[in-house]
Amino acid sequence: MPEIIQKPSIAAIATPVGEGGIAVIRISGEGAIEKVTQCFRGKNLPEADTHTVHFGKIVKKDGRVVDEVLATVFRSPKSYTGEDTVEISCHGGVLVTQAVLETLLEQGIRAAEPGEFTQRAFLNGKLDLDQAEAVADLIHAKSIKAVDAAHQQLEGRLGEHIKTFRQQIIDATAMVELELDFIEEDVEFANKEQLRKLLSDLDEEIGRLLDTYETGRLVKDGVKTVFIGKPNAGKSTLLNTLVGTERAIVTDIAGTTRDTIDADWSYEGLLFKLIDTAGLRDTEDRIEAEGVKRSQKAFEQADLVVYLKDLSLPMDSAEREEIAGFQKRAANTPFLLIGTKLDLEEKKDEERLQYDLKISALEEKNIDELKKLMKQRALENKDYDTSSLLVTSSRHRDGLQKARENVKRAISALDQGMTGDFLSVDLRAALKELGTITGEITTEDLLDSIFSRFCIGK
Ligand SMILES: Nc1nc2c(ncn2[C@@H]2O[C@H](COP(=O)(O)OP(=O)(O)OP(=O)(O)O)[C@@H](O)[C@H]2O)c(=O)[nH]1
Ligand SMILES: [Mg+2]
Repeated sequence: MPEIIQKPSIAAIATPVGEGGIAVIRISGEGAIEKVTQCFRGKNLPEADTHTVHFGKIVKKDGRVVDEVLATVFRSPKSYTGEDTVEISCHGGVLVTQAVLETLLEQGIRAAEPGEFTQRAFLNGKLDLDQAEAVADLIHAKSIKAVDAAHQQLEGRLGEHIKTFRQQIIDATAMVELELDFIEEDVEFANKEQLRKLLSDLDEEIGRLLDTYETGRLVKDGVKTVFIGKPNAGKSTLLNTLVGTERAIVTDIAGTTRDTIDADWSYEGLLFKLIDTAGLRDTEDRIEAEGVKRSQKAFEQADLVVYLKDLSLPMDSAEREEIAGFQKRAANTPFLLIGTKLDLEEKKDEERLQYDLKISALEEKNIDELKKLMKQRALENKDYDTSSLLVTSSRHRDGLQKARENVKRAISALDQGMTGDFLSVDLRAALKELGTITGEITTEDLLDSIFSRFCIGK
């Protein structure tokens, strides 16, 4: 663990802006406790033990009371940031909270940047970089499964895997370097087989972790689900049925939906980002035509495509071709063909298209089945066990991928009988890539881009 470095004190409101019972202001850094005491009337905080709470008043220099508060003292290194920290719980009004913060800033404390507390925690070795990212994921999580995945990462599960991989590479490097020492004496790899097994096991293990990314991404970001079909097929009605509100306008006029409409919907802990689109047809109407273009674009970005077909209308060859075209274009995207308006008389379809399910949104028929099917199809062939670790970030995936490529390169160098110095280069590169995930290796730009995603006060 690196030595704790206490930087100049910073302060920020850690709770959301708005009215509430209480708000929390966090102050961290060198001299934080002493600086807070300058405007705190109550216990002499520099004498307080760590992890103790004290009632008092925040007062201006002229003695005016700003608020009655509770101050919690955390002494370095036993705090979130590793620095001396005070958390002030004040009354949760927007203006009161702001006034308390301003009073603190008058004591020579600087306003914190977004993510600055967590960045300090990382720099002081309190969290690995992937754990720091998990804090942001946890705050932004929009479904229970996303919360679970962030917790796994916050607990350091990803970091543990990475550390194991790194150790394996270090072991392999040691074997290679042993050979390098004897190169003059023309010693063959005494343990070439052992080295090869070590590297191919590693390749496989990294691969297995990488395979969880597709699921991880869906769990974290939600399943982008696009409803497409002809005008009046019942797309907006289905969206409203699933989310349980009249989110989209529904009328019997073909071409009601003009723009794409998004709604978040959770099912069994999994977030679906539903996108209702303008019905597909050739149209002279410029607004509707733009809507149809947007439908196509939404289709291209979908994680799950749901094509809706009104069963009460005949299926013509143009629509059949359209469906086939979508199915072909969505070759790598799960696709559901759903018949709608099952409550009406069904028009015979001579060619008998294979529907995945027939529903009636109006009579709520097969809606539960549809929900199950959507989840099943979205996660098809994907490992969906959130008790196991999921890679949820593209940054982590990239690091793992590059590390794996270097491991593979080392394996083929070994197979081609190359000398150890070639292998060493690849192994060292793999090590470096893994280090970027946990933050052993970072750049200022990387840290900036990660921590700027945080909210102020975190
Ligand atoms: N009988 C019956 N009517 C339905 C059902 N679902 C939708 N409708 C009706 O079909 C009409 C069109 O529904 P919408 O949901 O607006 O259809 P859409 O696909 O969004 O249409 P556009 O926005 O024009 O592309 C409305 O009058 C709905 O009430 C259903 O399950 N049964
Ligand atoms: Mg609509």
